Amino acid sequence: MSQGSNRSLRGFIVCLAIALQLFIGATAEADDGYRLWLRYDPLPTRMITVYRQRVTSAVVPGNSHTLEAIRTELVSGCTGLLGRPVPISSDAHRDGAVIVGTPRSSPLISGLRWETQLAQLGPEGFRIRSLKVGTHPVTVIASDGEIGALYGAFHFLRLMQTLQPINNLDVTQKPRIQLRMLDHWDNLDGSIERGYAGRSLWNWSALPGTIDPRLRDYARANASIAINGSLLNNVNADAQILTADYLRKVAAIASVFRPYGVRVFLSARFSAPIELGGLKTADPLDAEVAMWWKKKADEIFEFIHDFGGFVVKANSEGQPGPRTYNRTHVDGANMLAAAMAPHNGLVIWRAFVYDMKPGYDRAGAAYENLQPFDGKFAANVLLQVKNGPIDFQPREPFHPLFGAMPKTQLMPEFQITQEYLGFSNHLVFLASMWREVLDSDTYAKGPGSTITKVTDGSLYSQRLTGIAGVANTGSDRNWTGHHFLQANWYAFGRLAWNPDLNSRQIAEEWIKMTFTRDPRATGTIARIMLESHQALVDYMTPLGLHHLMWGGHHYGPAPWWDTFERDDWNPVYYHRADERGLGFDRTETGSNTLSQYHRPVRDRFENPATCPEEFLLWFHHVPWAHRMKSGRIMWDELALHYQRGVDWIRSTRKEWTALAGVVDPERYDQVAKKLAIQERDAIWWRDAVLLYFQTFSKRPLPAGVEKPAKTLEEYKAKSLVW
Ligand code: GCV
Repeated sequence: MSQGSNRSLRGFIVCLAIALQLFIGATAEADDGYRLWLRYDPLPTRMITVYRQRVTSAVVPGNSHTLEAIRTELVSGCTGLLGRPVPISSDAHRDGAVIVGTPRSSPLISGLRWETQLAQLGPEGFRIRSLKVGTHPVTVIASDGEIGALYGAFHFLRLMQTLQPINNLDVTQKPRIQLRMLDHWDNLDGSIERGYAGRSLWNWSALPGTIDPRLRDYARANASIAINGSLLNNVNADAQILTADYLRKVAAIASVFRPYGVRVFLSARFSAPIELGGLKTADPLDAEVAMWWKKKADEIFEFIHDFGGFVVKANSEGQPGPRTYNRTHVDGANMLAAAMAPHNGLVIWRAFVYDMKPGYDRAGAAYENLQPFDGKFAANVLLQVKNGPIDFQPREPFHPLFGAMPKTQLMPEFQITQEYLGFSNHLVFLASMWREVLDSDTYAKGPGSTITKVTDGSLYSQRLTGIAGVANTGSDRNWTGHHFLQANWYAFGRLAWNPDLNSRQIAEEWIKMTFTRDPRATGTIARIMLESHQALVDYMTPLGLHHLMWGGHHYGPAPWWDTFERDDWNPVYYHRADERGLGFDRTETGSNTLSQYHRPVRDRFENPATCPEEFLLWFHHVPWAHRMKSGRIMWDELALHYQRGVDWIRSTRKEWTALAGVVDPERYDQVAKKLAIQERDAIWWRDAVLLYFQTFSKRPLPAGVEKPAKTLEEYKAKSLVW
């Protein structure tokens, strides 16, 4: 038998096996959400008829793990979507062949002479074109790199999943941001800091001998949205991760991720030279310390040749760091960067730093600590800045550092996991929030200096670019604890690939790939998703309020909280309610951290008349009777926002009920239960916050706001076992 026919036979067997597996999967576990957006159930018949002519076989020559992954994905995807086996073939001269690869792996692609265009797109970019090979209509998915070819294959599948035309394709794409990573705050004991979807996906005790097949599905899901980095351990790091025992386990994970283009990163505990190396100090300017890190870096790269680098949380919330030794953040970051540099590794230094000083404003702390070091970080350091100046609140104004460090490689950090947004209980589509942040104009170089442009490197000609999202995944069967919160993982990846994508497009894609392609239902679900962020802000922290939640677990309202030893961990520090009014004065008459923004942003925020009302109480202490744009006084407006949030979740529950039968019963039911919890919580937020603030405003609730169900004392006494 020739090699070609051998391959065809093998392809056919693989194809049958996958089709069978899909079938079994479809009957046994079709609707538990495990498959995420990679559900390859048959498409509507009318589309199958059209697509079948364009997709008859997959031609993916070459031997590598990535090419094998492309073959498996295409066969499984096309076979499932088109409802008949789409085999692997070596014959590109056939109607409907889908030819995938690079100029090196595929003779046909090499013959197209696309090298120059493909080189411009880079190893992750891809080109998809409908062509004729001889007289045969085919589709070519080509890239300069195998990972780009994989991304192209996923893109092609997505076109079919979302019912797009595929008969005249001419698609050219490349990532706008180089490093697109998920940060897992996973502890070595399997727990996840701020994780609400079960335990860690990394089973450290079983690794490296036993590798959970789920790791491959995790990598596949990431590759399908072009996420190319994964930080495996909590930034509140345990030094043990850097021991040879753990590095062996990390290497095993890396080998599963590699074919899918996902590089691993580790959080480095700054004091590791003491804890692991027995040194007396972790002073970054100490030669022995620097040598210890250098050797450690060499060792890590021995285990994992394509290791991404270190992420470091230093001198923040009790973590060790260079300031422990009276050194600067730059001293610390650059010492680690020197250890990484020979291996092309990166150091991602987090800007989430705040001090404990009497009478200071935490919102200004990161800027005060880091801005003076602009231009001083080594070439392989990225500074990772949270989207807002406090800490992933339901809505924050953009972080002033984005407009203030033109000579530093900045990368935004978003939080996909919902630490402050109702855990995995509340349906909230975060693309809308991230869009607000990315679209924010810093005015650093005049109008149009948006955070998108800071992030994609175009504003400051930044050489390395990146974006990180704190993952919301865990061992729950549906990965994210709530079916709808898979959409946030998906949206993060899509925005990281193209930070100009609009939220509606992302939502609609995701809905069609996961829940339904029925246009009426898609419209309803998209609207729910797109409204959800504003609704959550309404019932949690409207008008610029922030940090009103319970201490510790951060679930539910506790605006009265004032018992933590650190002022800036107490809600009362943030809302500053008194008989005059409400809100944190960050203008010249207050903390003046507004001065960290460029004019005219600063001028706009500074004047209560021009400050967007969504940030009013973030920047101003506002009298209860202040006239709002609506003509209502601030107290009434505030109360009505809370009521609006409750009304939204109530009407959403009704709309969901109308979708019974459109959405499969298992997921329908689970979502319905979560929506009930969300309504309960929205009422809890509205009543507890309004009753508490009413003790200062001394005003009645306006017409249209429901009477609270319980007393303030009852809400204060409510114990929450989490
Ligand atoms: C990993 C917040 C969270 C912490 C988290 C920290 C950070 O403070 O509550 O759990 O720690 O952010 O981003 O480092």
